[in-house]
Amino acid sequence: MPGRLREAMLYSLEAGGKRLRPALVLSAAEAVSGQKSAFDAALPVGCAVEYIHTYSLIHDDLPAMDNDDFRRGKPTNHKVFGEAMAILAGDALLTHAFHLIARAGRSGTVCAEAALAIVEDLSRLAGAPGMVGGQAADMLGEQGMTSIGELEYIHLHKTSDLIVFSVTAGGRIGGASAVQLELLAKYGRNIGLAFQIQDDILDLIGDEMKLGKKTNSDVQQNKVTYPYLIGIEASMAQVERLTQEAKSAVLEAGFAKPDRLLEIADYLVRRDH
Ligand code: GRG
Repeated sequence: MPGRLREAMLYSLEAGGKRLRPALVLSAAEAVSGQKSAFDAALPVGCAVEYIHTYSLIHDDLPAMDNDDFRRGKPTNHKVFGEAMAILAGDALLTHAFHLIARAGRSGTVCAEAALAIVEDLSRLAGAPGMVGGQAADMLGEQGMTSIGELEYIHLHKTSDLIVFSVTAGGRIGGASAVQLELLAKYGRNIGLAFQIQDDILDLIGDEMKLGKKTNSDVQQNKVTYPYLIGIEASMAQVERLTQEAKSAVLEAGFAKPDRLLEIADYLVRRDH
């Protein structure tokens, strides 16, 4: 592999980030199996989802998309390596994610049937019907989007789908039943939406503090978000409701060790950055 490509891939992977999605893969595997040893099997899939997430951020930051200069407190990938290499680093991370899962299946780290189902889920939830579709809908809707329904579609695909993937993949590794997988997906959809709304609330509060203003309408004029459409208080109530529903789904599933999944749901509401 050319050294410069490797450097560009590692630059964004090692820039930090919350590692929320790998934490969800590991926590779901532990919740279902009741064994901390499930972490070992879940780790390659946790890495794979972080690779996909990192590729999406590198591409999202490009001038053709959000045109951002900073990510995770550092200059964006294309600012350091140039646009062409940033595109290739993203492509390579995306491809390598599938390699990691296939290799885990072949070596027996993850049972082969579960690995195959995980590859199928990832290709759907990260692809056109999932995250990429959500990003495209966001791009296409930027000019005229006004309804909560449209916004929810974008959040569910752009943000929640990779979170749904993370928990259901962990669930598959831990040996979840079909009903438990559906409840994990429900948990993922709800915390994904809550996470995105919380992100938009934090952005809006940050913007207001920077501008010294108190109303929604003066800030983020081009960005239609939950707090922009329904106000900060109603958005906060929505985050609270979604979090409770997520936790109820986990409790209903009767997992052997649900604690970490419950703690992550609470962390997402409490976080201030
Ligand atoms: C370019 C195919 C393609 C998709 C882009 C992820 C994404 C889709 C765009 C990034 C912009 C954004 C705000 C997406 C919503 C999801 C989200 C809140 C991403 C940030 O995730 P964090 O907070 O990031 O987990 P860290 O850096 O902590 O890993």
